[in-house]
Amino acid sequence: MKELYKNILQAKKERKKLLAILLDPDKIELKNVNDLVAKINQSPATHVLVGGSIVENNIIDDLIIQLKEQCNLPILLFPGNPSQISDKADGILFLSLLSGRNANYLIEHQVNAVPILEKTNLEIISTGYLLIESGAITAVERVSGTKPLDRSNINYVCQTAKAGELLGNKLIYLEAGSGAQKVVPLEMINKVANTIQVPLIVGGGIRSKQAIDEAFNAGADMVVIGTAFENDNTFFKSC
Ligand code: 1GP
Repeated sequence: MKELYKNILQAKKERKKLLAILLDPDKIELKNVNDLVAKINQSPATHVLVGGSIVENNIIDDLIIQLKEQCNLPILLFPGNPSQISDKADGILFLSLLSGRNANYLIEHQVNAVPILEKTNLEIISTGYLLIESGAITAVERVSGTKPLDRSNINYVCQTAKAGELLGNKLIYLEAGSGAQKVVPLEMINKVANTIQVPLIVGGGIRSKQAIDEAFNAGADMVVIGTAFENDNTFFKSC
């Protein structure tokens, strides 16, 4: 399947909003995957993301195999490092942490990922990843050893997003961090969406249908929900 990005672009063109459920393999037990998939299939999700800042268990391949048995949604890897690459997924958000100045997360992990990626058929979607300050230290900040961007400096965030686009990134991801106290500001989503042409992903701390709609209305093309679904598998019943 090499249609993932084409379909994301098409959705943007048709103003069809996309919703991704993020599954962190460390927080999932394989014996519960069937129930999880049933909930995903009942939800309005259009994509499944798999990954996390640190993944310590070894279940990514098995998790994706099991997901694919019962779920037709595209599965995209959202890896914190190259050890999370699985050829069982459909594609990968090939992330570069553009908000930080840690060369490992800007380019080193990506260089190390190449020999692994060359052995897969994953659709590789380069993604400029911007961590936005959200009230408390998040896992991305801790693991990457980088500071998030100032949430009040919208111009600088727009400039960073645009630089990411000009460097060739096919997606820009505004990330408040998993379980963030404060979501990405709506004004920031709006201004970034108006600055870039490529699709915009927004995630981190989104916990309600209202917050999802607000992010979409501000200009997000895809919203990512992790913790809210992790904590309550019936979360999407209200959506
Ligand atoms: C984290 O943006 C995602 O990388 C999702 O965040 O877990 O807060 O939904 P939450």
